Amino acid sequence: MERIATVCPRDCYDTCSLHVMRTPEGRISAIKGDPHHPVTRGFACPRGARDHHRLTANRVDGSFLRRGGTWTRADWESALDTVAQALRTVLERHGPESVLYLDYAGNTGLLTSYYPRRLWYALGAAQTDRALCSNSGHAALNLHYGASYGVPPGELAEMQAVVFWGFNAAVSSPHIWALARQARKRHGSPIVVIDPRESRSARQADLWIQPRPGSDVALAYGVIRALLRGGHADRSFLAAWSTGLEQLQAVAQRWDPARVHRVTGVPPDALAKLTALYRTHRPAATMIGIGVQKNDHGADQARAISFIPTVLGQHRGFFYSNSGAFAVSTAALTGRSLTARPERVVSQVALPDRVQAGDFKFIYISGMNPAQTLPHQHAFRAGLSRPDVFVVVHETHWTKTAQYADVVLAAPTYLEKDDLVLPWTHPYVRHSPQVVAPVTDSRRETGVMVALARRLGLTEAWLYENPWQAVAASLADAFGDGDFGDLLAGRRLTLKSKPRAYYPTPSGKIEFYATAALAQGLSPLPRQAPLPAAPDRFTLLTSASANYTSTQFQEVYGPIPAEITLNEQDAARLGLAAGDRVTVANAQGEFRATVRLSATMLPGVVWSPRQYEGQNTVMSSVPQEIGHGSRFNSATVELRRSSNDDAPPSASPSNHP
Ligand SMILES: Nc1nc2c(c(=O)[nH]1)N[C@H]1C(S)=C(S)[C@@H](COP(=O)(O)OP(=O)(O)OC[C@H]3O[C@@H](n4cnc5c(=O)[nH]c(N)nc54)[C@H](O)[C@@H]3O)O[C@H]1N2
Ligand SMILES: Nc1nc2c(c(=O)[nH]1)N[C@H]1C(S)=C(S)[C@@H](COP(=O)(O)OP(=O)(O)OC[C@H]3O[C@@H](n4cnc5c(=O)[nH]c(N)nc54)[C@H](O)[C@@H]3O)O[C@H]1N2
Ligand code: SF4
Ligand SMILES: [Mo]
Repeated sequence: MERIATVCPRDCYDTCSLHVMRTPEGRISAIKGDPHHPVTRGFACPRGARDHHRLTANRVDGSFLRRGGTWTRADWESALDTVAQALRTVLERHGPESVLYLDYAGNTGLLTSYYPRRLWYALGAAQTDRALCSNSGHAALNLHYGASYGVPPGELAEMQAVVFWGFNAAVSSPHIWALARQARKRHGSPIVVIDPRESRSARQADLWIQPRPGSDVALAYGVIRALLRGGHADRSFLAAWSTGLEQLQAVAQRWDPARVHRVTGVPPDALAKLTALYRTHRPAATMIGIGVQKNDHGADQARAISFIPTVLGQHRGFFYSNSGAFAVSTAALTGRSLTARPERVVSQVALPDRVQAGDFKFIYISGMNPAQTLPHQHAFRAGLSRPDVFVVVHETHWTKTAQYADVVLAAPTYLEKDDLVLPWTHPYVRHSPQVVAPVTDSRRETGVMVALARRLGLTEAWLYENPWQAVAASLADAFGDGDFGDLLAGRRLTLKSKPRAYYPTPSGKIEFYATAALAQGLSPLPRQAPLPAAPDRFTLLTSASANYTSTQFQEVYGPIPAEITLNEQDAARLGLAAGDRVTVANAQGEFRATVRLSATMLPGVVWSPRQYEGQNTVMSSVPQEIGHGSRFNSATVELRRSSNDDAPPSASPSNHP
């Protein structure tokens, strides 16, 4: 048995270092976590550990053309000719603004997801702002701190407390969660979870605070008010490092415990517990989840939460994503800085409406399953179905999106190609070698890009540059302990990080009252927006579940369970029992789900694992004001009993929730 070290390429907090066990015949028998990696620490999650089970199931094998409603297998050369011909026609008739390159979170490798953008930059095609997942939180933190990076995971095990705020780390970041548990074991550091529902993390926490969804600005101001009034703010730190404390104080002052209770539902004694914990356990890490910034005012929530550790005198005492801490320059790698052609950026969240309107005549999709993961789902699907739109999907597996394509091209999985994956939390990097021979007749993203560039007669030399050379150049200044050659030799290197006490804002300080926000016409301080007040409607929360990465791993664990969890009283009022089928609907769309009951769900709030069939029909495609991110957790819906005829078999319990 051979052991090959590689890196998981999922868009995941943990970016695990993995050991793949390979038999002499070249088969993978197991995938395990690297015991020597400071964050992976010897275990893989349910997905990483079973990725090899996806090598054969449901794979796209070869290239396929749609002819009269059915798929015909074509040889690669003629499939690529067909794609190039369609692309050329659209370029000639409609111009590059009618060509859309749509990629996302399937595989974050530099060769899979960065380098192939060169073709689309060379053509001047439209690309999205990639704002669907985390942009609003980044933009929010940038306003006050100039950059969004914060606590490195390596410090968690030494923290006196770890607060997970709208972050279900036990499910979405099992290795960061394990580090927090280590701090608890070693130092008795409590774990706090702030979540409207009893997530897996909340169940294991020492303190669970349950605010209404979308009320976190009020909760954060309540904590800040108490800290300021109690004399617990670090005044000398704030005098030296921040501006705008007076304005913050004036706004926070208005959030007395009674008002916080009215808006958030969090009673004064729970607020006092949270404040006391922040006061007595220093330093604490405040872990801001991606879930908490995906609603109507998600960016405001993220920035308000971030103020708590700052008031206590910590430099960047929050964590959100550390991608901004590293000195990696991707502008040349992707081609963005290599061309004089105008950059055409379109909103990813608002894309469904534009696709439905026929703004794009040629859409090339890679590493994304947008027919399942974008909001306003039926608009997007209707757009892909337009007769005047040519759709190409480059995929490892047959997805819902592939069903809408004119051409489907097979891609190798990460185990079948070499690549380099950069983490966005911890700083450890190693090369990912090819582990097994390709299982299907596939072509990797870089190869398809070059094949299309040649067919289109493009002459820019940088389209034909050796991709590894481009990667090496983008990392020239990235490491303090070695260079690209060391990576290829199998060493693990550490990305250099910007200092924590560094604030590239207009004043060079932390700006509670953000001048950058004023300049953009935004509120300089976060504001608590009124919460929806329709008595018969529910706020639908959807979030990550343990056995799936968005829509991936259904080959291993079966379909994502189409379930919806609600409070027992709400269910009784609607005459619903566990196992009943309901229609979940709003003015925009509807889907069906099976009822699960919970004693702890807040009245008027329901929860589902995310991205099962039909779910995103009810999701809004209006981007957030700050950062243009999504609003998935602000969907409001009605529940209606529907017939039980279409009930699927119940799913494995280990996925929950
Ligand atoms: N309801 C709801 N919807 C949401 C969210 C939510 O909270 N609620 N969250 C949003 C968020 S945060 C995100 S990040 C998005 C995720 O949205 P997507 O990026 O669409 O997520 P995936 O389902 O992981 O799709 C990735 C696709 O890439 C393919 N893939 C994997 N590896 C490779 C490869 O090496 N090459 C190629 N060519 N393809 C590959 C996979 O087979 C998969 O089909 O979903 C968003 N949608
Ligand atoms: N197992 C697994 N892990 C994953 C992924 C996956 O699909 N599966 N996907 C990866 C990706 S792309 C992402 S973006 C991350 C997402 O992982 P997280 O950052 O953990 O975010 P979510 O899972 O969207 O939501 C986390 C929690 O936020 C809560 N929440 C929702 N609205 C609010 C609110 O207004 N206030 C508060 N306080 N809490 C709220 C939800 O109830 C949920 O429990 O996970 C990554 N890791
Ligand atoms: S999905 Fe995340 S937690 Fe699981 S193996 Fe990959 S990087 Fe690690
Ligand atoms: Mo995400």
